[in-house]
Amino acid sequence: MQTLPKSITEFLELPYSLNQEQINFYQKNRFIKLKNVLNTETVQFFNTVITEQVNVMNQEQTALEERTTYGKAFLQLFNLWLENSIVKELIFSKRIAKIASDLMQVNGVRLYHDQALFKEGGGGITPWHADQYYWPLETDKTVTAWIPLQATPLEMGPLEFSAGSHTIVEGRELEIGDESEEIIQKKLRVTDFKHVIEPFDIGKISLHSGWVFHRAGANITNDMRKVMTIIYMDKDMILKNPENKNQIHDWETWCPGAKVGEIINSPINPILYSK
Ligand SMILES: O=C(O)CCC(=O)C(=O)O
Repeated sequence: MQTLPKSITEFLELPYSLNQEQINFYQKNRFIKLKNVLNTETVQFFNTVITEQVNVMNQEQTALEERTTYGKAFLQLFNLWLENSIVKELIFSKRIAKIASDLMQVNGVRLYHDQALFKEGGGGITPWHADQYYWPLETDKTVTAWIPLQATPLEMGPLEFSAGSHTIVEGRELEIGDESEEIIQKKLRVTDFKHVIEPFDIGKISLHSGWVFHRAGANITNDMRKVMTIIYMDKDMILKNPENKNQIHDWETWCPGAKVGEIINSPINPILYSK
């Protein structure tokens, strides 16, 4: 078992300064890409630790070509922080949690869940979708930090955004899959929202809100595209009455014991930053 170097522990606590322009950009477009949130030492360290943890947890045995479009998009492992005390240090990083809180302009954030999203070499596209379709959460104060564990060129399938598309309601009701890719793409084509497709340098991360539409291209390299994500919600987030079967599943799985109409405060939804 690795131990976390003190230099990384300290780095993960260091505040990252956001300026007003960046906050305004996020508020308008509901995504942002920020450079140097992590340093190279931290990215490389967690690349190793998270890869080991994914290998322990991964149970996918179906060959890529036999999976659905969603199954081809990535290996998806959840709440690594509960399994691995070193990964927990990244998930509990005040540096990243404060960015999430400041972008959403709230008084603090708690964890919804974490997930590793490893797009295999030869893995397919991640279809267009909006995350919050899956979440039984009352407000739109949700944000996912998408943290690549290596530099991510276009060939590996970096995350793409439709800037400002959280204002579109059509397509929100779709699960991730062939239908969401087709219908949302068609809708976005007749709008003026900018489609942002850019590589990620090492240390750069993106943050996107729950209703903004996003996708990723296929990984046409032979290497795994390794990404860790942390989903934050307003620390005062209320559980809403679930509107579909996925939201019922999420309630039971990611907010166990939480009550409709009350603040979500289960043991697996810790507050990660508070002003
Ligand atoms: O990593 C991907 O390909 C998709 C990620 C995504 O959709 C998300 O983090 O919300």
